[in-house]
Formats: sequence, C-alpha cells, structure tokens
Amino acid sequence: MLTVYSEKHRLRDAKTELHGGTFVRPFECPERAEIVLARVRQEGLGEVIAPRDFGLAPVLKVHDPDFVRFLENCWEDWVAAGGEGEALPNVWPTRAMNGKRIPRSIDGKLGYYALAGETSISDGTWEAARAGADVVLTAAEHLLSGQGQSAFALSRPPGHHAAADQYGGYCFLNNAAIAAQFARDKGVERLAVLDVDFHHGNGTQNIFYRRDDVFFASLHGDPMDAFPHFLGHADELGEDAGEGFNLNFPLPPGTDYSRWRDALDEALARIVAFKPGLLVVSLGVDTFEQDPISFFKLKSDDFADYGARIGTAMKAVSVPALFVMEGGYAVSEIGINTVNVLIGFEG
Ligand code: SP5
Ligand code: ZN
Repeated sequence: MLTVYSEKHRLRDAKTELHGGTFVRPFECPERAEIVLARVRQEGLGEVIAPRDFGLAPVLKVHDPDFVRFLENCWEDWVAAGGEGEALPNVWPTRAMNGKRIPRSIDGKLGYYALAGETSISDGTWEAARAGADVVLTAAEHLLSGQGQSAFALSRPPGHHAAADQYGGYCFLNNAAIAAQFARDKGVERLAVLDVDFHHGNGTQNIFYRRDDVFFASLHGDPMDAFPHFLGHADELGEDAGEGFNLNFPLPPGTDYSRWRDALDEALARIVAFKPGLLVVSLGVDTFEQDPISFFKLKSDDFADYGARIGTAMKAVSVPALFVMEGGYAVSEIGINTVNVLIGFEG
C-alpha cells in the first residue's frame, strides 16, 4: 500500500492545549506522525512518497473562502493584536446570541470560526494544515488513476472535526471531506466515508448532511459523554436529499471490541448496499484501551482484525479504500495500531 507523507506536518507544533482547566502540551503532537511513519517502514507496508501541490482549489470546494483566509492570517492577526501566547477563542456566538455577523477583531473571529476551545492556533499551523490536504489529495489521485486498491494518507493535523467554516478538536481542514469531494469531481459518482476515530466526525457529517452522493457512517463515543458533545446521535439520519445517507453508532463508555465490531459490520453492510465507487476511512486509533482522552477498550490485535473486516467487505465488491489519518493519542502505540489496520486490510 502506498503511503503519502509530508514533513511539513511538523509545522503544527502548538505549545498549549486547554485541558482540565490547565494548559498542557497538545495530545495531537508531531511525534504521532513520525511514529506511524517509522512503523510503516518497519513493517514494509510499501512505498512512501511526498505530496504534490494541489493549490487551494480543492480545499475551497469544501471550505468557505472567508474561513480559509481566517486560518491563513490568524497567527499574524493574533500577534498584531498583541496576543502573547497562542491564539485561543474565549467567546462564542452561542444559542443566546446572534451568530450571523463575522466580527472584525481577531478575538471575535476566533469565536466565530472555532467550534471548540481546546485547540490553539500557532505559527505554522496553516502551512501544516495545507500540506495535510495535499497529502490526502495526492493519495486520492493515486487511487483514482487506478493504481492499487488502497492508499494511506499519513496526514497531520487531523481533519474530521473541521466543518466548512469551523475548526476545533485539533482539526483545521477536513482532509477526508476534501479527498471525497475531489474524487466526486474526478467522476466518482458515489462515495462512502467510514469514520472509525473514537470521536464523532461532526465536520464530515455536517459537510455532507444534505447530500445523497456521499454516505457517512461513524462509530464513536456517545456525544452525551464524549467530545464533540453536540453532534453524533443515532437519530441524525441526514436531511433533504441526504435523508437516509448518514449513519451514527454512538457507543457507551467501556465499549469493547465485540460490541464495536458488531457496529462496524452493520456499517460495512450499509456501505456495501450503497454501492460506492470509493471508500474513505477516517482512521483514528483513539479507540485503543490506553488512549489518554478516550473510553473504548480496543486492543492492538483488534485493529488488525477490523482492518481485515474492512478489506474483506470492500474487496468483495472491488471498492478501493483511502485511509486518512485522524486521531490517536497513546503515542507509543499509535504506529502499531494504525499499521495493524492497514496490514489487516491488505490481508
Ligand atoms: C481528531 C481528534 O481525535 N480530536 C479529538 C479532540 C478532542 N478534544 C477534546 C477532548 C476532551 C477530552 N476530555 C477527556 C478527559 C479524559 N479524562
Ligand atoms: Zn478522535
């Protein structure tokens, strides 16, 4: 399996995350990608290539231009406004306010465009996020040219929490959605996104919620208990043309592999019935039992088993799979768990 990787992910190296009422070094740190890359090489998964530059056009097919400009200029604007630490929001257009007008000040803009408050914006964040989009686009292009049944986009920072005009949950650009939209524009008529990250892929769901050409399925910690808290319930089925094309499996604290696997099998059956031309897998390995911020109980061997289940289901119907790196914060095991999925898929 081809892996696409860019060293530019290292530019996303924030110093602060708001966690438990204190600032900690972010869980989403550069070592994550380095450890996954080392494991890809150690296991001989296949060739590793750098991305090509796609420019912003495919990003703007998914994200709002004002939001993209905000991300591009945020750090500079924050510093110019006297920010000493990293850029963080501290006020939001919540239910009791009117969120329609975009403020002029950087403090107002941060609140307008942030969907969560843990994620600092720092110098280099935009460059890393942009390179991450090029990583998934390069992997998607490779699959679309008919080379192979699978590819791995080792992108960082992750993407699935980012909506068309919102960042947060460590995510800035929605890499999985950008790849899916790119594939649509290159002639793939129907696509499925399977999100196996511990957290609900609220950004991806929101981007495709009214569409019947992209089927979204997600297995995740019940939002009643887990981030992002405000999306990911079982009764969110899609709207308008998209009704029936969104599928959530919110799962309770302590969920072990047998329960998780039953949900996966159900999701895979629905995906196969949808007859997609391509599967995008939002691959977060924060379902691991030792993940520091999550509450599922998967073991390292379980990742290989579920990779094989995805592989068996997709190969039976000749659907290629694009794996896109999302979360996973048990850093010392992130390489083993991630590459176990990919090796399991290959069979
Ligand atoms: C891509 C991805 O996995 N993003 C995750 C973002 C999670 N952000 C906030 C998590 C808050 C977790 N609080 C857990 C407390 C555990 N004791
Ligand atoms: Zn996650």
